[in-house]
Amino acid sequence: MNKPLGVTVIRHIVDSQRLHPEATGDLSGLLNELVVAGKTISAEVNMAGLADILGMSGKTNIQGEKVQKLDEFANNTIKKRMARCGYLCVMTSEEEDDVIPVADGYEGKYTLAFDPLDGSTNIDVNVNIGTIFSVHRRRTPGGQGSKEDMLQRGRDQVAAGYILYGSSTMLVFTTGDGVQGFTLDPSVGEFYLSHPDIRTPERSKYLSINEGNRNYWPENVRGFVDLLKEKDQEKGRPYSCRYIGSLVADFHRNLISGGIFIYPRDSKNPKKPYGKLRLLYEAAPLAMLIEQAGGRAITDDGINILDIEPTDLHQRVPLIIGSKLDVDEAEGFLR
Ligand code: P6P
Repeated sequence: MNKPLGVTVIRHIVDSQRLHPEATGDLSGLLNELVVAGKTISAEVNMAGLADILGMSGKTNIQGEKVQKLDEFANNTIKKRMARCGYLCVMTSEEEDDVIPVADGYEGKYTLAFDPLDGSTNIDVNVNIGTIFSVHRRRTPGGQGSKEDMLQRGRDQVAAGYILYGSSTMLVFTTGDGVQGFTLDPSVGEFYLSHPDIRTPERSKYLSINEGNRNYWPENVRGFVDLLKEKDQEKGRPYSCRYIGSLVADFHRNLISGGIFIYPRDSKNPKKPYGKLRLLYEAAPLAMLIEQAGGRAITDDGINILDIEPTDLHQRVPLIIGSKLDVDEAEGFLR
Protein backbone atom coordinates (compact mmCIF):
# COMPACT_ATOMS: atom_id res chain seq x y z
CA MET A 1 0.00 0.00 0.00
CA ASN A 2 1.59 3.32 -1.05
CA LYS A 3 1.38 5.56 2.00
CA PRO A 4 1.94 9.32 2.01
CA LEU A 5 5.04 10.32 3.98
CA GLY A 6 4.24 11.90 7.33
CA VAL A 7 1.76 9.22 8.44
CA THR A 8 2.15 8.73 12.20
CA VAL A 9 2.97 5.31 13.64
CA ILE A 10 -0.41 4.98 15.31
CA ARG A 11 -2.19 5.85 12.03
CA HIS A 12 -0.06 3.23 10.23
CA ILE A 13 -0.77 0.61 12.90
CA VAL A 14 -4.52 1.29 12.84
CA ASP A 15 -4.60 1.27 9.02
CA SER A 16 -2.67 -2.03 8.95
CA GLN A 17 -5.10 -3.49 11.46
CA ARG A 18 -7.96 -2.75 9.01
CA LEU A 19 -6.27 -5.18 6.60
CA HIS A 20 -6.75 -7.92 9.19
CA PRO A 21 -10.44 -7.97 10.25
CA GLU A 22 -9.66 -10.86 12.60
CA ALA A 23 -7.21 -8.64 14.53
CA THR A 24 -8.20 -7.86 18.12
CA GLY A 25 -6.01 -4.74 18.27
CA ASP A 26 -3.76 -6.28 20.93
CA LEU A 27 -0.66 -6.31 18.73
CA SER A 28 -1.39 -2.71 17.73
CA GLY A 29 -1.68 -1.78 21.39
CA LEU A 30 1.56 -3.60 22.22
CA LEU A 31 3.46 -1.80 19.47
CA ASN A 32 2.08 1.55 20.59
CA GLU A 33 3.28 0.93 24.16
CA LEU A 34 6.75 0.08 22.78
CA VAL A 35 6.70 3.35 20.82
CA VAL A 36 6.02 5.30 24.02
CA ALA A 37 8.90 3.51 25.77
CA GLY A 38 11.15 4.31 22.80
CA LYS A 39 10.31 8.01 22.97
CA THR A 40 11.15 8.03 26.69
CA ILE A 41 14.50 6.32 26.09
CA SER A 42 15.27 8.62 23.16
CA ALA A 43 14.81 11.71 25.33
CA GLU A 44 17.18 10.27 27.96
CA VAL A 45 19.78 9.16 25.41
CA ASN A 46 19.82 12.63 23.88
CA MET A 47 20.37 14.17 27.31
CA ALA A 48 23.10 11.68 28.31
CA GLY A 49 25.94 13.82 27.04
CA LEU A 50 24.73 16.70 29.18
CA ALA A 51 24.43 14.65 32.37
CA ASP A 52 27.46 16.16 34.05
CA ILE A 53 26.85 19.68 32.77
CA LEU A 54 23.27 19.63 34.08
CA GLY A 55 24.42 18.60 37.53
CA MET A 56 23.45 14.95 37.10
CA SER A 57 26.92 13.89 38.17
CA GLY A 58 27.52 10.70 40.07
CA LYS A 59 24.52 8.69 41.11
CA THR A 60 21.98 11.45 41.83
CA ASN A 61 20.74 14.35 39.72
CA ILE A 62 19.91 17.88 40.80
CA GLN A 63 16.44 16.70 41.85
CA GLY A 64 18.15 14.18 44.11
CA GLU A 65 16.90 11.34 41.84
CA LYS A 66 19.12 8.32 41.23
CA VAL A 67 20.77 8.74 37.81
CA GLN A 68 20.64 5.35 36.12
CA LYS A 69 23.12 4.12 33.57
CA LEU A 70 21.41 4.45 30.20
CA ASP A 71 21.11 0.72 29.57
CA GLU A 72 19.68 0.25 33.07
CA PHE A 73 17.30 3.15 32.42
CA ALA A 74 16.23 1.70 29.07
CA ASN A 75 15.69 -1.74 30.59
CA ASN A 76 13.60 -0.41 33.48
CA THR A 77 11.59 1.88 31.20
CA ILE A 78 10.56 -1.02 28.95
CA LYS A 79 9.97 -3.45 31.83
CA LYS A 80 7.77 -1.08 33.82
CA ARG A 81 5.68 0.07 30.85
CA MET A 82 5.23 -3.35 29.26
CA ALA A 83 4.54 -5.25 32.51
CA ARG A 84 1.21 -3.41 32.80
CA CYS A 85 0.28 -3.04 29.13
CA GLY A 86 -2.05 -6.05 29.28
CA TYR A 87 -0.79 -7.56 26.01
CA LEU A 88 2.12 -9.70 27.32
CA CYS A 89 2.38 -12.85 29.44
CA VAL A 90 6.16 -12.82 29.86
CA MET A 91 9.30 -10.93 28.76
CA THR A 92 13.03 -11.52 28.50
CA SER A 93 15.74 -8.86 28.39
CA GLU A 94 19.45 -8.88 27.57
CA GLU A 95 19.88 -7.26 30.97
CA GLU A 96 18.11 -9.98 33.01
CA ASP A 97 19.18 -13.59 33.60
CA ASP A 98 15.69 -15.07 33.88
CA VAL A 99 12.28 -14.34 32.34
CA ILE A 100 10.49 -11.19 33.54
CA PRO A 101 6.88 -11.69 34.76
CA VAL A 102 4.15 -9.22 33.89
CA ALA A 103 1.96 -7.61 36.58
CA ASP A 104 -0.66 -9.98 38.03
CA GLY A 105 -4.00 -9.41 36.36
CA TYR A 106 -2.35 -7.91 33.26
CA GLU A 107 -1.49 -11.19 31.50
CA GLY A 108 -1.91 -11.05 27.69
CA LYS A 109 -1.36 -13.25 24.64
CA TYR A 110 2.09 -12.15 23.44
CA THR A 111 5.70 -12.42 24.58
CA LEU A 112 8.44 -9.78 24.26
CA ALA A 113 12.20 -10.32 23.96
CA PHE A 114 14.30 -7.17 23.90
CA ASP A 115 17.77 -5.75 24.01
CA PRO A 116 17.03 -2.45 25.75
CA LEU A 117 20.12 -0.61 24.56
CA ASP A 118 22.36 -2.50 22.19
CA GLY A 119 25.78 -1.03 21.60
CA SER A 120 25.86 0.56 25.04
CA THR A 121 29.67 0.51 25.02
CA ASN A 122 29.31 3.29 22.44
CA ILE A 123 27.17 5.55 24.64
CA ASP A 124 30.07 7.54 26.06
CA VAL A 125 31.49 8.30 22.61
CA ASN A 126 28.21 9.48 21.11
CA VAL A 127 27.89 6.64 18.60
CA ASN A 128 24.43 5.40 17.54
CA ILE A 129 22.81 2.80 19.84
CA GLY A 130 19.49 1.05 19.67
CA THR A 131 16.66 -0.97 21.21
CA ILE A 132 15.80 -4.27 19.49
CA PHE A 133 12.51 -6.12 20.07
CA SER A 134 10.85 -9.41 19.08
CA VAL A 135 7.20 -10.46 19.62
CA HIS A 136 5.72 -13.98 19.60
CA ARG A 137 2.29 -15.39 20.44
CA ARG A 138 2.27 -17.22 23.77
CA ARG A 139 2.30 -21.04 23.76
CA THR A 140 0.99 -21.75 27.29
CA PRO A 141 -2.78 -21.50 27.80
CA GLY A 142 -3.07 -18.60 30.24
CA GLY A 143 -1.84 -16.70 33.30
CA GLN A 144 1.81 -15.79 33.74
CA GLY A 145 3.97 -16.98 30.84
CA SER A 146 7.19 -18.99 31.15
CA LYS A 147 10.49 -19.77 29.44
CA GLU A 148 8.51 -22.17 27.20
CA ASP A 149 6.68 -19.14 25.80
CA MET A 150 9.97 -17.35 25.16
CA LEU A 151 11.91 -20.19 23.47
CA GLN A 152 10.33 -19.99 20.01
CA ARG A 153 11.84 -19.94 16.49
CA GLY A 154 12.37 -16.60 14.78
CA ARG A 155 10.15 -17.91 11.96
CA ASP A 156 7.18 -17.72 14.36
CA GLN A 157 7.63 -14.04 15.32
CA VAL A 158 4.54 -11.87 14.81
CA ALA A 159 6.52 -8.61 14.94
CA ALA A 160 10.14 -7.46 15.11
CA GLY A 161 11.91 -4.13 15.02
CA TYR A 162 14.33 -1.67 16.47
CA ILE A 163 14.57 1.94 17.58
CA LEU A 164 17.82 3.60 16.49
CA TYR A 165 19.03 6.55 18.59
CA GLY A 166 21.31 8.55 16.33
CA SER A 167 21.42 11.80 14.35
CA SER A 168 17.66 11.27 14.42
CA THR A 169 15.64 8.64 16.28
CA MET A 170 14.13 6.06 13.95
CA LEU A 171 11.65 3.24 14.49
CA VAL A 172 11.88 0.37 11.98
CA PHE A 173 9.54 -2.60 12.33
CA THR A 174 7.62 -5.33 10.57
CA THR A 175 4.46 -7.30 11.42
CA GLY A 176 4.98 -9.59 8.42
CA ASP A 177 3.67 -7.19 5.75
CA GLY A 178 6.97 -5.53 4.77
CA VAL A 179 9.29 -3.19 6.68
CA GLN A 180 8.30 0.37 7.60
CA GLY A 181 10.63 3.14 8.83
CA PHE A 182 9.52 6.10 10.93
CA THR A 183 11.51 9.16 12.02
CA LEU A 184 10.83 10.96 15.31
CA ASP A 185 9.98 14.65 15.23
CA PRO A 186 11.08 15.51 18.78
CA SER A 187 9.33 18.89 18.62
CA VAL A 188 5.93 17.15 18.62
CA GLY A 189 6.99 13.73 19.96
CA GLU A 190 5.58 11.88 16.94
CA PHE A 191 7.17 9.20 14.74
CA TYR A 192 6.32 9.95 11.08
CA LEU A 193 6.52 7.45 8.20
CA SER A 194 9.75 8.35 6.40
CA HIS A 195 10.83 5.02 4.81
CA PRO A 196 7.74 3.13 3.55
CA ASP A 197 8.12 -0.51 2.42
CA ILE A 198 11.91 -0.72 2.82
CA ARG A 199 13.63 -3.12 0.38
CA THR A 200 17.32 -3.89 0.89
CA PRO A 201 19.49 -3.94 -2.28
CA GLU A 202 20.11 -7.52 -3.39
CA ARG A 203 23.84 -6.82 -3.79
CA SER A 204 25.97 -5.30 -1.00
CA LYS A 205 27.76 -1.98 -0.99
CA TYR A 206 29.36 -2.48 2.44
CA LEU A 207 31.19 -5.24 4.31
CA SER A 208 30.71 -5.01 8.09
CA ILE A 209 32.98 -7.21 10.21
CA ASN A 210 35.44 -6.71 13.08
CA GLU A 211 38.73 -7.51 11.34
CA GLY A 212 40.48 -7.37 14.72
CA ASN A 213 39.11 -10.89 15.33
CA ARG A 214 40.44 -12.32 12.04
CA ASN A 215 42.98 -14.65 13.64
CA TYR A 216 40.18 -16.22 15.72
CA TRP A 217 37.73 -16.92 12.86
CA PRO A 218 37.22 -20.37 11.32
CA GLU A 219 39.39 -20.85 8.19
CA ASN A 220 36.39 -20.91 5.82
CA VAL A 221 35.14 -17.58 7.17
CA ARG A 222 38.56 -16.02 6.53
CA GLY A 223 38.36 -17.43 3.00
CA PHE A 224 34.91 -15.95 2.35
CA VAL A 225 35.89 -12.51 3.71
CA ASP A 226 38.99 -12.59 1.45
CA LEU A 227 36.69 -13.39 -1.49
CA LEU A 228 34.60 -10.29 -0.71
CA LYS A 229 37.82 -8.25 -0.87
CA GLU A 230 38.86 -9.51 -4.28
CA LYS A 231 38.27 -7.27 -7.30
CA ASP A 232 35.08 -8.31 -9.09
CA GLN A 233 33.69 -5.55 -11.27
CA GLU A 234 30.40 -7.34 -11.93
CA LYS A 235 29.68 -7.66 -8.20
CA GLY A 236 31.04 -4.23 -7.34
CA ARG A 237 33.80 -5.71 -5.22
CA PRO A 238 35.82 -5.04 -3.17
CA TYR A 239 33.09 -3.57 -0.95
CA SER A 240 33.82 -0.64 1.35
CA CYS A 241 34.29 -1.67 4.96
CA ARG A 242 31.90 -0.02 7.42
CA TYR A 243 31.80 -1.25 11.03
CA ILE A 244 30.49 0.97 13.81
CA GLY A 245 30.46 -1.67 16.56
CA SER A 246 26.78 -1.02 17.20
CA LEU A 247 24.72 -3.82 15.68
CA VAL A 248 21.57 -1.76 15.11
CA ALA A 249 23.50 1.05 13.42
CA ASP A 250 25.50 -1.32 11.20
CA PHE A 251 22.35 -3.26 10.35
CA HIS A 252 20.34 -0.12 9.56
CA ARG A 253 22.98 1.32 7.20
CA ASN A 254 23.24 -2.00 5.38
CA LEU A 255 19.43 -2.41 5.26
CA ILE A 256 19.07 0.93 3.48
CA SER A 257 22.21 0.95 1.31
CA GLY A 258 22.98 -2.75 0.88
CA GLY A 259 25.58 -4.63 2.87
CA ILE A 260 26.65 -7.83 4.52
CA PHE A 261 27.28 -7.93 8.29
CA ILE A 262 29.29 -10.85 9.63
CA TYR A 263 29.87 -11.76 13.28
CA PRO A 264 31.15 -15.34 13.09
CA ARG A 265 32.02 -17.78 15.83
CA ASP A 266 35.56 -17.23 17.04
CA SER A 267 38.09 -18.99 19.26
CA LYS A 268 38.88 -15.74 21.11
CA ASN A 269 36.65 -16.59 24.07
CA PRO A 270 35.97 -20.32 24.63
CA LYS A 271 32.91 -19.34 26.74
CA LYS A 272 31.43 -17.77 23.62
CA PRO A 273 32.02 -20.50 21.06
CA TYR A 274 29.28 -19.14 18.83
CA GLY A 275 30.44 -15.54 18.67
CA LYS A 276 28.94 -12.68 20.60
CA LEU A 277 25.44 -11.92 19.32
CA ARG A 278 22.29 -13.29 20.92
CA LEU A 279 19.56 -15.19 19.08
CA LEU A 280 16.30 -14.20 20.79
CA TYR A 281 16.64 -10.43 20.92
CA GLU A 282 19.31 -9.61 18.32
CA ALA A 283 19.72 -12.12 15.47
CA ALA A 284 16.12 -13.40 15.20
CA PRO A 285 14.32 -10.00 15.08
CA LEU A 286 16.87 -8.62 12.61
CA ALA A 287 16.54 -11.80 10.54
CA MET A 288 12.76 -11.29 10.29
CA LEU A 289 13.31 -7.68 9.24
CA ILE A 290 15.93 -8.50 6.61
CA GLU A 291 13.84 -11.30 5.08
CA GLN A 292 10.81 -9.01 4.96
CA ALA A 293 13.04 -6.47 3.15
CA GLY A 294 14.29 -9.04 0.60
CA GLY A 295 17.56 -10.04 2.29
CA ARG A 296 18.68 -13.10 4.28
CA ALA A 297 20.24 -14.14 7.60
CA ILE A 298 22.21 -17.35 8.25
CA THR A 299 24.78 -18.73 10.67
CA ASP A 300 28.40 -19.25 9.56
CA ASP A 301 27.55 -22.87 8.76
CA GLY A 302 24.65 -21.94 6.50
CA ILE A 303 21.66 -22.46 8.82
CA ASN A 304 18.79 -19.96 8.42
CA ILE A 305 18.61 -17.92 11.64
CA LEU A 306 14.78 -18.03 11.60
CA ASP A 307 14.75 -21.85 11.69
CA ILE A 308 16.86 -22.25 14.85
CA GLU A 309 14.94 -23.76 17.79
CA PRO A 310 16.17 -21.78 20.84
CA THR A 311 17.28 -23.75 23.90
CA ASP A 312 18.36 -20.87 26.13
CA LEU A 313 17.13 -17.29 26.65
CA HIS A 314 20.60 -15.84 26.05
CA GLN A 315 22.09 -18.26 23.56
CA ARG A 316 24.56 -16.81 21.10
CA VAL A 317 24.66 -17.47 17.37
CA PRO A 318 27.13 -16.63 14.62
CA LEU A 319 25.41 -14.15 12.28
CA ILE A 320 25.74 -13.38 8.58
CA ILE A 321 22.97 -10.97 7.56
CA GLY A 322 22.22 -8.61 4.67
CA SER A 323 21.90 -8.47 0.89
CA LYS A 324 20.45 -11.66 -0.55
CA LEU A 325 23.02 -12.38 -3.29
CA ASP A 326 25.97 -12.04 -0.91
CA VAL A 327 24.37 -14.12 1.85
CA ASP A 328 23.44 -16.76 -0.77
CA GLU A 329 27.12 -16.81 -1.80
CA ALA A 330 28.20 -17.09 1.84
CA GLU A 331 25.82 -20.03 2.31
CA GLY A 332 27.37 -21.87 -0.66
CA PHE A 333 30.94 -21.06 0.37
CA LEU A 334 30.59 -21.92 4.07
CA ARG A 335 28.46 -25.09 3.94
P1 P6P B 1 32.87 -6.28 18.82
C1 P6P B 1 27.80 -4.07 21.07
O1 P6P B 1 28.53 -4.34 22.26
C2 P6P B 1 27.53 -5.40 20.38
O2 P6P B 1 26.78 -6.25 21.19
C3 P6P B 1 26.82 -5.15 19.06
O3 P6P B 1 26.01 -4.03 19.09
C4 P6P B 1 27.98 -5.00 18.09
O4 P6P B 1 27.64 -5.37 16.77
C5 P6P B 1 29.02 -5.94 18.67
O5 P6P B 1 28.77 -6.02 20.07
C6 P6P B 1 30.42 -5.42 18.47
O6 P6P B 1 31.28 -6.42 19.00
O7 P6P B 1 33.42 -7.57 19.36
O8 P6P B 1 33.13 -6.12 17.33
O9 P6P B 1 33.27 -5.06 19.60
